[in-house]
Amino acid sequence: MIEAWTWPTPNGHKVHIMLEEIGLPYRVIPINIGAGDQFKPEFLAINPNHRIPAIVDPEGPGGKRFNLFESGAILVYLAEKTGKLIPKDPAARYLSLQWLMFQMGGVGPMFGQYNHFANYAVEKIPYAIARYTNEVKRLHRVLDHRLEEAPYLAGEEYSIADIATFPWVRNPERRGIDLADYPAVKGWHDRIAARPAVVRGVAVLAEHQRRGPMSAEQRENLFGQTQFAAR
Ligand SMILES: N[C@@H](CCC(=O)N[C@@H](CS)C(=O)NCC(=O)O)C(=O)O
Repeated sequence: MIEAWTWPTPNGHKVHIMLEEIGLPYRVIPINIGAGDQFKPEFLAINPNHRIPAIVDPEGPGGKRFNLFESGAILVYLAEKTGKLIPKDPAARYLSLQWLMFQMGGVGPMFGQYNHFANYAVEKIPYAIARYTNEVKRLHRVLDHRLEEAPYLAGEEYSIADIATFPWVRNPERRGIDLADYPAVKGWHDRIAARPAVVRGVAVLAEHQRRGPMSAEQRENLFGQTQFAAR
């Protein structure tokens, strides 16, 4: 059974949604990143970059146990393993990969930096907040234009590109975004949010979702000395 080493964050939710969509049995191994579980030797052995999500597939390539980190790589792996959620048509397949890369290199890191400077940083730096606010809005505009042309990012088919992007677009109020300003994104968001596998995916570990301000321990693990210690 596939092991998902994970936590209920947008990057974790990508893998929860994918596993629910493809219907492969899986076991969740919670990695509480606020409590520092990502620095434990057993997790570092799977992901030396100490970030969730990671998977372990006991029946990986060649029938061998296989560890994988980076959510985009995990989505491609699971799609290829099952032949699901990556288009077969070559052009649509590359479009799916294109928008997956756009999420991994743009949406995820930029929205993450917005969260950091606008919500988590103790020192509020107007330049940083303005820069990432502008990027978040710009990236929503790019998505909106694409979704005016097609129902899903790769075209007609729902794919791993949508699964990667959806968890970062949900809860838009956390990024100061009103989806009414991006009607095509809103329609796409609502269609995906209604999928039963997505409802199940975002419920994984939901009881552990952080509510309220970060504790001193969470801050230390995520942004302090512990985060940057040489390993
Ligand atoms: N590019 C990575 C990013 C993963 C990532 O940033 N994970 C965060 C949670 S969403 C994490 O585990 N942070 C723990 C830490 O910073 O130590 C991916 O897509 O898998």
